[in-house]
Amino acid sequence: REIQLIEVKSELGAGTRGASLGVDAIKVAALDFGSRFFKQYPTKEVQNENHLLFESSGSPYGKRISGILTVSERVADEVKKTYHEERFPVVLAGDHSTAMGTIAGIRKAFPKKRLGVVWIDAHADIHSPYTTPTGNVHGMPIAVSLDEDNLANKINKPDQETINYWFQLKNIGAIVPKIQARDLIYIGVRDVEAPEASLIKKKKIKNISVANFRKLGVERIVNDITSYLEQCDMIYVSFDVDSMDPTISRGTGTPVPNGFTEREAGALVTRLCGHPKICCFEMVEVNPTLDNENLMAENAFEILTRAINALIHD
Ligand code: DIR
Ligand code: MN
Ligand code: MN
Ligand code: MN
Repeated sequence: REIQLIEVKSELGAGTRGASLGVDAIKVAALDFGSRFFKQYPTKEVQNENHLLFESSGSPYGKRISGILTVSERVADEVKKTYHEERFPVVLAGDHSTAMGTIAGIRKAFPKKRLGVVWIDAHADIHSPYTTPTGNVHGMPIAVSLDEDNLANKINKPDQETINYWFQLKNIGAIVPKIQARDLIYIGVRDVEAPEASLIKKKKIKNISVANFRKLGVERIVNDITSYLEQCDMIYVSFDVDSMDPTISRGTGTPVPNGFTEREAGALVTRLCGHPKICCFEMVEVNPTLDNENLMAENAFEILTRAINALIHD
């Protein structure tokens, strides 16, 4: 497979500043390791809207949501174009709201195919403006893709402007919903708010815990994942680095205890990326401003190179 790197240096969806520097921190790690990685693959950069960080964040139920819509549409177009050029998209992004665009782009390129999603994250990212405790849109990409407002667990009264942008985010590519709850698997999710927990239970979304992963081992887990997603035509893997343990590094905006080791995460994404149905790999939320040793980016780079080696040798 021909790899296409897509860089999205955006952090509009995060609550902590600095994730837009994550892509460059991964490049610094590559340079420090003496790797040719970033010379080896063609790269496109999606234009960001980070100037909006100097403006008011807007609604407390969807901060900077208008800029996130703009960036997501660009990401969707770039991902779609990558498939039309017969390349395999590897998305390196700042905050996780980018995944809205990635999923939209995959679905725009393959509107008739059924997409499975493997979401490796400490968080479920299944909030809507009606349930978000922070207003940070990186906590919403799964709900956007499922077209899920979660009104049954509503706690906020978002303004009409936010709701309009929310509708437009769900509608990117005019395919709604983009995925089904049955075709989603969480891995390592361990920090959810109450409205998320209720929805996950109601929709019976599968979550493979860190403990379960350790008990069963990577081979068995990847077999379980691929048989659970048997009905899907394609599988997309989104890797939020906060799925890993904070002891590895503090270099991500919302670290959560009891996560994966670098070895475990590397083994998991490597096995997943070796699967023939894999259609996209994404890595997000490296924040070097929180990490003066650049350890998170170094770990992320090692995992990225292992994943891509598995992809090209498939
Ligand atoms: C939290 C944090 N659930 C929120 N989410 C994060 O703000 O909605 N996702 N950090 O990666
Ligand atoms: Mn996330
Ligand atoms: Mn997360
Ligand atoms: Mn939380």
